[in-house]
Amino acid sequence: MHSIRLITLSLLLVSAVASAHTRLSGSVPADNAAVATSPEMIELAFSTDVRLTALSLQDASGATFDLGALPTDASSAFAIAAPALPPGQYTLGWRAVGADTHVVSGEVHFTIAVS
Ligand SMILES: [Cu+2]
Repeated sequence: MHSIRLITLSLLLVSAVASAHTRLSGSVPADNAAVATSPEMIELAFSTDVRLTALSLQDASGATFDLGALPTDASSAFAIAAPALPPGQYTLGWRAVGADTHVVSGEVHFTIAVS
């Protein structure tokens, strides 16, 4: 009887933690978007304040593009100046630490179309 109640309690705790987990709530360009021109800014929005700990931008050949220094302040929205990018497929990799100290990471894929 006691063990069942303990299991139920720990399942409830796990789901409460999971629902509080920070996630990427949006980006510009959006994931899987095709844009006509090189974006001047790359924007990332999160469901809670985070500290960005890594950002990388790669094209389909694996070449990397410098995005400058990471923002140092915690925020739920970031705008990062992007270099002029030729048409192609890009992967933006990000990693962040949420307010709950969990590390979250992901990728945003976008294409700059040949005009
Ligand atoms: Cu979390």
